[in-house]
Amino acid sequence: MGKSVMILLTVKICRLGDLTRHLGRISVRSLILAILLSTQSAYAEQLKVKGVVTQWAPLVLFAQPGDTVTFVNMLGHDTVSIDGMIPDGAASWKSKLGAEAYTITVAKEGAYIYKCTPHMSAGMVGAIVVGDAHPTNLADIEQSLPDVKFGKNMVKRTIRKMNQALAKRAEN
Ligand SMILES: [Cu+2]
Repeated sequence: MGKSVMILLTVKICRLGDLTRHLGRISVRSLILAILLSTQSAYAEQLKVKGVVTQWAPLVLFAQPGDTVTFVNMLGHDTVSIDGMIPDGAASWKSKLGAEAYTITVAKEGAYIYKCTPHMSAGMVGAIVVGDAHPTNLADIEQSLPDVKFGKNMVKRTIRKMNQALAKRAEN
């Protein structure tokens, strides 16, 4: 009788030991996961595009999903996404003229083409490429070109520069 109680007790203690070890492992795992998640959100970069005379600098910006892009030096400028030239399901944007530090979050992967309305014809058309994959909406962008009424050549130029930047990135 006394012996079997002892055995039962030992078994129970062993199980308890297993359980705490198991729990310990789980909490270490969740801790690692929490650290990974927090560093990932800490890595959401805050990028900047500057209005420089009648150009965007940089003209082509590479970003990751979740990054923010802030348009600065916006005196006399606005920033407006061009219809049909952002990824499917991505939010379009339109700032007020001279809206200093207008910020967008680029959530979807793909290419985004945007303009400054007053200086579009002067070449103020920019591109943002989000994600490491080759953008899947390049054909959509090409198809939307006929809808651009003013500054079409400047949109073409930006698309060309973006494709050059993409080719350069693919080499690395
Ligand atoms: Cu402008």
